[in-house]
Amino acid sequence: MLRYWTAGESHGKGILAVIDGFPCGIAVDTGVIDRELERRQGGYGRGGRQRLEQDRVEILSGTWRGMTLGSPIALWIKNNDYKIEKMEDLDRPRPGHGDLSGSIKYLTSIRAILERASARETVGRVAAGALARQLLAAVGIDLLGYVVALGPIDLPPRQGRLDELRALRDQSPLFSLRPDKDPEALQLIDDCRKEGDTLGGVVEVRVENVPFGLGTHAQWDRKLDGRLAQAVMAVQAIKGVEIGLGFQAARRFGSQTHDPIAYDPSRAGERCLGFVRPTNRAGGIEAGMTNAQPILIRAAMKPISTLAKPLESVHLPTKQPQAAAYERSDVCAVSAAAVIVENVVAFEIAAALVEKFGQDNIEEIRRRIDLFEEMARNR
Ligand code: EPS
Repeated sequence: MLRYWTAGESHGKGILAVIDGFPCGIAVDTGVIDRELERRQGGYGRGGRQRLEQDRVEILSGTWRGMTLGSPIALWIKNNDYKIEKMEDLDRPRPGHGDLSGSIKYLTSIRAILERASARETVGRVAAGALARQLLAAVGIDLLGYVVALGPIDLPPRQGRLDELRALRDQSPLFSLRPDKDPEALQLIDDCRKEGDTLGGVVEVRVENVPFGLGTHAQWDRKLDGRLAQAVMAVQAIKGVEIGLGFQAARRFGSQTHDPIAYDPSRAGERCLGFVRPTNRAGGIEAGMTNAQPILIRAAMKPISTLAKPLESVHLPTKQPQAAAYERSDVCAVSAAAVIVENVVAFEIAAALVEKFGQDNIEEIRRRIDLFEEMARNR
């Protein structure tokens, strides 16, 4: 089983990700991890913290001469803004944050909760995902995350080759695929900042060249759509997840919802094994299993709950009404969410890949994919 955990607090010494079950024989490029960490810090609308941090990964274990060993891999990212011992407590819980529920649940202070609830923790998830994408790359799987809505503004994605779309996204200050519509969204973020308010949005991830058969129909907790939904929903501030048509499917007839199946022998050598689909409304997953079409997953991010112009709250020591506390925060972190969701999706796809094809050695995995596809073709 390929899995990981993170440890670390927002203003603690740093963030640690421990990855267990990662195959042997992958040459790790820390540049790939650092690039994703850097992208996670970016996007228009971030706050002062991102100028303090320069997230860089250090590999503490699990590699030898740059190659993975099959043993646990520990990734460490230091916090420049280490000051947890000096941080003061908050006494007016911020609506939307874990301040109230967490401090009641653990019978503790708000500070003791928010330090871990902070999205700073996603540094660890991005690092683990950026490692996992190197395993995916070794078997030809690639993926891209981008912003498709910013508040009320739609930034509809374009179709095209992933490398071309990546170049487009990387030029966008919002990580969208719509440079023509970005200025309107940037203006909205500026206006929002002036108002002391915050903004959410929608991000999408597209995964390509996925083989048939990742995930399973056979047990609820091994269905790939369920696993992806959990991983994505568990990202801070995500309130909704859709795969393929998602909620739209509920409003259509079946004939407008499902993807017809055809066979094209000239494509039998591809991942689709010749089974072509004129549409991909299912988003690459049917009955919890991949169908060799691109996986399409979207996530809705709520506006950040720390408001410069705070909502009503309660002063906990006196129980009197008071405005919620304000802490340094971001106005809009939807671009960062596109990076985080992309990388948590990468990890789940990698986990499903090794579940089907083995987790010991990358060369063995490659051969098992070839063998499986050959057996499926010759059935
Ligand atoms: C966050 C508040 C801000 C964000 C932080 C998440 O941090 P701070 O309170 O230290 O200024 O910048 O995100 C990160 C530090 C990060 O690296 O993403 C929050 O309230 O959750």
